[in-house]
Amino acid sequence: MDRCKLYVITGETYHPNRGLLEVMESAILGGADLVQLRDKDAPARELLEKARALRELTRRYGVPLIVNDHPEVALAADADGVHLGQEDAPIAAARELLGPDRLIGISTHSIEQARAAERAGADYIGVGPVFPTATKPGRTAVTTSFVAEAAAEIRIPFFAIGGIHPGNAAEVLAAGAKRLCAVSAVVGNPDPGAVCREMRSLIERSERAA
Ligand code: TZP
Ligand code: MG
Repeated sequence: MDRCKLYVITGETYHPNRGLLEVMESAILGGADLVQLRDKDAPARELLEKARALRELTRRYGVPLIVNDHPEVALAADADGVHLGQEDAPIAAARELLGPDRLIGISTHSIEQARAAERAGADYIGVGPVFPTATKPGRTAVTTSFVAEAAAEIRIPFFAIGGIHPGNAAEVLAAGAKRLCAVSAVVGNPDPGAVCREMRSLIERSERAA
């Protein structure tokens, strides 16, 4: 987990002419080093099928796979972990099901939620949405000031997320993020790998400057 810097989450509707596996393989080849299956529309059986297919792909490249919302699907697909929102199952329940070795990530939208997630034993957190995003409509942007607060205080890895793309990633990194996460900028682009290469090179530039 510590070495993961570029987290790419699948979209449901962002790649109409391209398949899920093709898009995610391109992202991985471009430098995505953590992948999440997030599909709010898929019925349980379809979600498990997608998780198993992504498991096969990610294993081939040695990339960890996280399943959004559903610890039981993460377990059934032998994924590396689950990502939970503030309204999902509590960390303790997910930990009970997944055991000590799988990863549990939590979305946080304030420094108080970030502190609570760290205390509750999350392996990583999402910090966002940094910018307004159509992927999570109706959620107020937390701006880079939450990124700066998390950088100053939170000791577990955090991924800045929400409206991040190669044009604004440097600003997020300058605020203190060491890890970025994206959905639409990557999977909505005809060349997901190229977007990942750009984001990775911005992350590496920021590491060199630190
Ligand atoms: N959690 C906070 S913002 C967000 C999630 C799942 C959506 C990020 O999507 P995008 O397309 O990278 O803005
Ligand atoms: Mg959720």
